[in-house]
Amino acid sequence: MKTETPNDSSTPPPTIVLGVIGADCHAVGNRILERLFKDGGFKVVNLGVMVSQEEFISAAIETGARAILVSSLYGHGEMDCQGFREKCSEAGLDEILLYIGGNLVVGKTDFSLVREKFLKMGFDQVFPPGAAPEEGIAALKEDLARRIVAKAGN
Ligand code: B12
Repeated sequence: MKTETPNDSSTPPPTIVLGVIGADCHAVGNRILERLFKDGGFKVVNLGVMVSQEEFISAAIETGARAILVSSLYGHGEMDCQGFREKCSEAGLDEILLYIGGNLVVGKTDFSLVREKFLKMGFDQVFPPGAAPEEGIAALKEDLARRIVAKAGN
């Protein structure tokens, strides 16, 4: 059985779309994520800061992306991400993986509650403030591999 992983040199690297959502202009983490995900074996389409839901979705469609990685640092993540999963489905992106990380809410809220909220909104992985990009890379490799195995089993 042929499986596709980001480290398999015979298959093109999976494309991911990366950006900072809403009116958020925090740029430093975004550049670090771009570098490390590239080094981790992904083709990264980086939309930068102040990205709308629609821009993420159009870029994912245009590039055939397997995942959208959202950052939100300024505390308005919940508002900016309302309806994101539903909009992805309406655009035909039923299978796209949605990840989010950063400072998703204002102030210090128990992260387990924050994670629960964003999982309910349709995100596949939710990372706490200051999460290492490597955590995201490992999770994405696992999630993509799991999907390929599930498809092969059907
Ligand atoms: C620099 C900075 C600014 C600069 C940004 C300059 C720029 N263009 O980048 C300026 C001065 C403009 C700014 C403005 C504001 N800021 Co500011 N800012 C910061 C500060 C000090 C550092 C941010 C940074 O660069 N961190 C370094 C990078 C490497 O870390 P990172 O961004 O967290 O990203 C890493 C991880 O989080 C993770 N990660 C991020 N996303 C994702 C996604 C996935 C999928 C994964 C796996 C991992 C991951 O990986 C990244 C790389 O290692 C932080 C405080 C802090 N110490 O973090 C406040 C902070 C983020 N800012 C804050 C606020 C409130 C604001 C303002 C609203 C302030 C105001 N009232 O105007 C505005 C918002 C402006 C806007 N429209 O966005 C708050 C947010 C509070 C909250 N969420 O509860 C913080 C936390 C400060 C604080 N303690 O109150 N800010």
